[in-house]
Amino acid sequence: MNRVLVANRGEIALRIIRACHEEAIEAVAVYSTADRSSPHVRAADRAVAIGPPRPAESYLVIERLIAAARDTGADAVHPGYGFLAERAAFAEAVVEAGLVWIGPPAAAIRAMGDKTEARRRMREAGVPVVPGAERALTPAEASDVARDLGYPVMVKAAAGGGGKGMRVVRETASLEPALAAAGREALKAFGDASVYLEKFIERPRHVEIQVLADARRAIHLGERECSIQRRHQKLVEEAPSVAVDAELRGRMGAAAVAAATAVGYRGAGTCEFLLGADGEFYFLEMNTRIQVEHPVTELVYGVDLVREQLRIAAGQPMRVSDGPRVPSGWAIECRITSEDPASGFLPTTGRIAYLRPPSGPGVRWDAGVEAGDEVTLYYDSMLAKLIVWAPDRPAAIARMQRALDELVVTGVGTNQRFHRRLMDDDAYRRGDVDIQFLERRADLIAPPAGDADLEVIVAAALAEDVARQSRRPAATANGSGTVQGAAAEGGGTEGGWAWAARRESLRGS
Ligand code: MV4
Repeated sequence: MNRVLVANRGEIALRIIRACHEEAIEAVAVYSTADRSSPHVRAADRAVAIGPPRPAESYLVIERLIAAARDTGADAVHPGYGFLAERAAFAEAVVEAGLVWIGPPAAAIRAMGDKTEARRRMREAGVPVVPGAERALTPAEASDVARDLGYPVMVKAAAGGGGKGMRVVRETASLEPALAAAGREALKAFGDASVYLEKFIERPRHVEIQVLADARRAIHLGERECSIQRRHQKLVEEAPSVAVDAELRGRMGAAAVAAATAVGYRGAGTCEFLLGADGEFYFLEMNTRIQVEHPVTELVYGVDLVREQLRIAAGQPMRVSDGPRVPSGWAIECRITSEDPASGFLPTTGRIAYLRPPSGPGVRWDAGVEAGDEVTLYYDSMLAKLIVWAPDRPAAIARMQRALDELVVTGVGTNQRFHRRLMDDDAYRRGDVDIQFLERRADLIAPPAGDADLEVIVAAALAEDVARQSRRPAATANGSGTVQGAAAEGGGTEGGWAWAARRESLRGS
């Protein structure tokens, strides 16, 4: 493998290009006209225009991507996440074009894509699934099944995923209307109205297990805690989980490895589980791709997952110890999105006027944008991932607070302050979370903004600006463009109060 076409954009494209370069592999970027000057295009060795901004006319067009690979002499394709990453037909097209597919076999993608089929196969492989009916149900059958399972039950779309066509039913009278509503929604979303039933798990955590498989063996790299989500969009992930000890990790890990083995998995994948308050866990689905939150696993296991994807695709063994693997320290990821929590997380747009990414010990900033970039509505609203590592969870939270205080984004609204409030929250700090946590916590999402808050915000912005202005003459005075000696100390002092004012503004509401 000498040249990889990266069939994606943003931070994950950049992440893959970096891994390629560390493995002495060339990277080919693709870009829509909206991404002409994006960081991933400049980072790559070559770049190919693949069409207009709309994904359906660029990043989702299989033939254009294959042609781009052929035209640039690429010998492999990495799909990233989203777009075509879990499209079995794309994996097949890549292989048929004589290229290496950096992902699991198309058959494994297909097997995990059909939810009821995946449930059946997982049960046969000894993987715990939520009690329920395996196949699509008629209303009459559903009523009997629900009685046997015991209420509450959940109606789910057979073809579904991502929460569409899903209904909680708490008593017999509500079953029929829920089946009808879920069926209609499923038909609209997936072109298939079939639904099935599961026992509803109350207030579970969302815990997922990272798996890695080469031609010789399948292993797991522990769990990620992903319960902090809103409408199926994760906002914060951690590794490990406060709810998982070594014994439970061993059992969930073994289940995930069994799931991967059952479908002939290769490469990096993730098994999603619900973890009940009683400590029982249930397989939900397998994501057959690299995930947004992969860095937290990388940091606690010291494994570069994208590099391992490249090695495995090239037919090499993964470079992960066969002995006992234990997570070391604690990692937390905050997804920084161009969304405004105060308006129900509506996406915001604009040009990023200024960007100061956090840095320093234990801080990783995986971003797909830079200052000057335009944030549009064509693509996902995630601007960057802020990831920290520290020896333990309290230290990781303190480090995340510090890093969020350092982060400055102007020109486009972000959810930065939501993350800052969360890191201060007692329940979060106790690790007392489940998938409904944010539904209960309107106070974290949109606190009432008073006049005092506004004053602090304006003061902080002025402080930051004044401090920068006052450093500039000093920097030019010594003729080198760098701040030295007394000037540097002066700058540091001014920076000190500017940063302090900004910290106050972030903590203020
Ligand atoms: C569930 C559940 C509770 N009980 N199944 C949502 C998306 C889909 N992949 C599975 N989902 C759920 N299935 C039973 N039997 C709760 C959810 C769920 C959820 C799961 C993971 C992450 C976030 C979630 C948010 C709401 C509901």
